[in-house]
Amino acid sequence: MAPRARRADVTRHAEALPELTGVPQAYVNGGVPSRPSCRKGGNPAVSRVPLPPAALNRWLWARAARERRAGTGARSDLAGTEPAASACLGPGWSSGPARAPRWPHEGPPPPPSSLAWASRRPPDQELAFRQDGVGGGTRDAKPRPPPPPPRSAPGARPQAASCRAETMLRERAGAWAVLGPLLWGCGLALLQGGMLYPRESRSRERKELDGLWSFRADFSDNRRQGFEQQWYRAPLRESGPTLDMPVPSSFNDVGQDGRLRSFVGWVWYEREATLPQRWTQDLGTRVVLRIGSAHYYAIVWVNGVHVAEHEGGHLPFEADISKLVQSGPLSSCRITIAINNTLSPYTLPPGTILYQTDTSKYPKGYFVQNTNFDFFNYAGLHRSVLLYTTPISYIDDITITTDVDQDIGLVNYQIFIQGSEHFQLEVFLLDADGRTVAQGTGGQGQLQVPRAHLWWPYLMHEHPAYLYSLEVRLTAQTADGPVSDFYTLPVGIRTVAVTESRFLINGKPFYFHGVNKHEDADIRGKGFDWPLLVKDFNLLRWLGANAFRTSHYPYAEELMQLCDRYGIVVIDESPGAGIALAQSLSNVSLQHHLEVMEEMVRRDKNHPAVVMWSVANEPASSLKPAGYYFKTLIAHTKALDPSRPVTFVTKSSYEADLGVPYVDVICVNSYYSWYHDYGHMEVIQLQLATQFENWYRTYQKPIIQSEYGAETIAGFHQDPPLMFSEEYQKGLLEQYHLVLDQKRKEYVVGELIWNFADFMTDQSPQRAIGNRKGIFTRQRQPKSAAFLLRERYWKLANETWHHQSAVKPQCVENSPFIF
Ligand code: GCB
Repeated sequence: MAPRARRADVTRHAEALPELTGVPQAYVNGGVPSRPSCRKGGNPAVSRVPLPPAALNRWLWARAARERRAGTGARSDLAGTEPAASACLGPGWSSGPARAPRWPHEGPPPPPSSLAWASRRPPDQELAFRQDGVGGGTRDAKPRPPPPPPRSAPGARPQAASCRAETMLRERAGAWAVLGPLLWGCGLALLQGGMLYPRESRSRERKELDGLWSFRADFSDNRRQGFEQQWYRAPLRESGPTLDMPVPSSFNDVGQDGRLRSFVGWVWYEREATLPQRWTQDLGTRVVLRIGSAHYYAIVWVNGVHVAEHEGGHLPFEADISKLVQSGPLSSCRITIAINNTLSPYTLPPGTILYQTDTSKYPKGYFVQNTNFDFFNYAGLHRSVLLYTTPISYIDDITITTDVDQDIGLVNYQIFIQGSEHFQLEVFLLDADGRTVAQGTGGQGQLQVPRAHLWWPYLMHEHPAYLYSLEVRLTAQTADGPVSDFYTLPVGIRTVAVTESRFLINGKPFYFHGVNKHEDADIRGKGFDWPLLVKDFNLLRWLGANAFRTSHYPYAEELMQLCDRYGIVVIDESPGAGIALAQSLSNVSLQHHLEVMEEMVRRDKNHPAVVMWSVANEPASSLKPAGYYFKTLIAHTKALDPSRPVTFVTKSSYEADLGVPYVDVICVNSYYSWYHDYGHMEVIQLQLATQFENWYRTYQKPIIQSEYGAETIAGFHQDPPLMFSEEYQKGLLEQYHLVLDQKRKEYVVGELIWNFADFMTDQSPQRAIGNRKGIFTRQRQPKSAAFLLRERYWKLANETWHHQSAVKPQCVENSPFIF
């Protein structure tokens, strides 16, 4: 086995973690985490059991991170004061020196989230690695190199000589080819603790807990009644009335109670799970509880015992509950999950709580949650909750990267094992017909596949999305004898490279023609739904789209798997949407953002469909701290995964943006003749061409038009076109396409329409029941623009067809992909 590297040291830009003392413990007997605000009267009867090594590391890490965030770590050298929190943060968000949360002993009530955010209050101390203090000056004693200058000064003439472009192209592609595999070994391996998708195998079972759960929103004034009364200790129905709540689903739109739709604070979910006898009696079985997505902060108990806590609404987390369910004659267990959807300037996405204290206008305790992103902050258990098993010695993580040498496919693998020091590993690569095409042994190695079938994007090849299967077989020696574990991972062999003006997949120029999406639909909100998923993929393929961006957060794993299977290329975006305040560019935010990127790369690193990471959407990238923030964030993401380019999506101007110097591909959003010069489509061509020319002249990097579009109410018609009509949406897109058709011959490598479908947002005078820029309605019915784009995308597909046979005249008629 490859030596297991330390978890990525996100503070390596700064200093070592504070020294951690004491033996980490898991809480049993109804203990709750040691947060002052949630341990009313202390928690004296907590008895403890040692954590397993992986959990121990996570615990140490989490504790260190919490202490850093809260400024309670033992480091006096980290002193410094966060700039005063804006008044809009509300009375609970004081920004003074470190102190225990003051409420309820003094002052006005806290924001409803005070319990979850006891550790995430505005920082009292700066972390050392900030370079540009947000109003607080720098605390970083170490000198740092200044950010690299733009490759040519703004205003400089483009270096048009084609030989230069070709040299650059070769150099960059060469650098990727050489550096990728070298860096790989020290990149992805930094992540510690796997998050493999739970698949059944000869050694693994899974049990989905989807369906109806008991549910209660804590409407108490302080939103803390659930903790004060310890609702997790007994069945939820015993502490008050409950609702039936479907899982997966957002809770917001399933009821008739308006208060629940806009609820901010803690909600409680609970259900009993019946366990197969073997799971509870066979001590050689490891039972894991996995929560696919709980938005936004979650605390989990099993039979009243605290087993997990997680921050962040879009990525999975797990708890090993073997000891709990195997500790007595149990045939079922009660799972309780408390979830808080409050956003702060330090969460991803960020938000603020605005308290209104003018009692002549607002009732006592009145507050609203404000955000700077344009989608509804749906909350709840958005993806499956499930239990799965592994043997006690098990395959914890697999990392794959691929390369191509002539016609030989190279599959680099790295496998991590938990639960045993003495084991053997065998790996087999099977083709789509189940034939073994390569095999190896050990925890790290390279498989060579002669005449490999490459993974090609949809519409780029007549056999797109070829997937091999990597079968990993573990035989481990344990105190109780030999143990076997089996895990099979789909693998696509492909390369990704970026040149000065091209995005290459398998060495061929790839042009992104696709969409931006949201996880969003009627009633279920952001809840995962198979029929919706399949419908969306059918629409994407009908449209001739070959790509989408997971705007503005990581999507469900099942969706990523379908992208692999259908060849739909993905720009995988983090929940860094709406980073608008300077506070959200502070070290506290950066620390969390680095951790989120770790979780995201850990989850999605093996998907061939993922060709680029996007760390954020439309941040305030012209604010002073943005340079350091994005430099650090992008460097860290590249260290985690040197095999993929990294970007963020900007709406800043080319002159002011401080983050773009660090991206590999420039992704730019613009809404000409919608948010500017509205109604005047005649300005689009000039403004768009200028936008592209400015960016390219400054940076000589490929550019993607990552958003453009117009609000359109399906069925509204006006000719000559007026805003909000179907004709206006079509007309606006056509103007963009004229410029895109010129620039894609030079350096524009993609166009992604905003948006695939109408979606829900907060209420505002600009939004008529949500954002209507979809080319499909929220119910997935086409507007006129969908037909326009369909014609265009199929035309583009014909131009990027890379099979040896002649380019097909018209994919729409002849395509093997039409169904
Ligand atoms: C944007 C945002 C997206 C919005 C869109 C709009 O730039 O990235 O989240 O929904 O504009 O429609 O305003």
